[in-house]
Amino acid sequence: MEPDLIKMKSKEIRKLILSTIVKAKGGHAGASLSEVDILATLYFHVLRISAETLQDPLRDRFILSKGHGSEGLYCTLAAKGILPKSELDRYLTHACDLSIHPTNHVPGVEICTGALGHGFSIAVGIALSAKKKNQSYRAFVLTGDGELEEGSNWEAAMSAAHFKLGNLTVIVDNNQLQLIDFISHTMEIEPLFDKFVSFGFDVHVVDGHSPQDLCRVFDNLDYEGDKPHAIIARTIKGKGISFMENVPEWHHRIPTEVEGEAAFRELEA
Ligand SMILES: Cc1ncc(C[n+]2csc(CCOP(=O)(O)OP(=O)(O)O)c2C)c(N)n1
Ligand SMILES: [Mg+2]
Repeated sequence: MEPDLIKMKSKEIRKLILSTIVKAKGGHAGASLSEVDILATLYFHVLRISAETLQDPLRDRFILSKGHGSEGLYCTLAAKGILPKSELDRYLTHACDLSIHPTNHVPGVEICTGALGHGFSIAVGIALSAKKKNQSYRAFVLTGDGELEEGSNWEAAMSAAHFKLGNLTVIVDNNQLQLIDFISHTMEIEPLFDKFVSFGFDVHVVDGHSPQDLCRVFDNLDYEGDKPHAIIARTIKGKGISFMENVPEWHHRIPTEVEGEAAFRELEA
């Protein structure tokens, strides 16, 4: 799909996220809105995945390692036709499998995540397995930037380079916030670019809200080469709803009725 059409999908997904969170009175608005354009680009341009190929052993694998951004993933899967949209209305109820952290009971969710710091290692295993079997599927993993404070990520990075996993791409949702504070106040992760380079990665920095830039980078990666890829996607937490943007408390605050209406007006505009 072309970048302009991906933008329209992003808009649709943002509205689904907001309505899902407002209805359930729970979720992580800031974290989910931050990742939307990355997920839309992945699911509508990059990943070889569809409702029909969910069980295909050769499908690409995607892991949302920052599992608290689950609404972003569920709403993208719904926009893609992998998950029925009606399921979103039941988010956080006992009547369905859509919980605050994704589980692989949900169609399209490969791996249970939510405890930060695991998805990258699992993606390394998936990519290594594909390579050993000489199969063409690829592994993509989206991590939070705060999540990279977990040491396990750097073991994953070390092994990805060691095993020459060109079929592995880690995307960092680099919104500079984690939970309710700025990363620089909590535990600095910079210089991220240099860190990934020193770990042997092919590294790109991109505007994480520009499907055009994201497509350009994804389209030019050498997935059959010897270097794993890192895409540092510069993002804004809460992107798309002005009063949520870059405001730490919107990590998991739930909009009041008035705030919800104001947010919908902005997304409709
Ligand atoms: C192992 C682990 N420790 C702590 C938490 C609690 N926690 C949930 S979200 C979060 C911050 C995540 O920040 P970041 O990775 O930057 O994601 P963002 O929401 O900014 O996209 C933390 C510490 C967790 N889920 N798992
Ligand atoms: Mg963050």
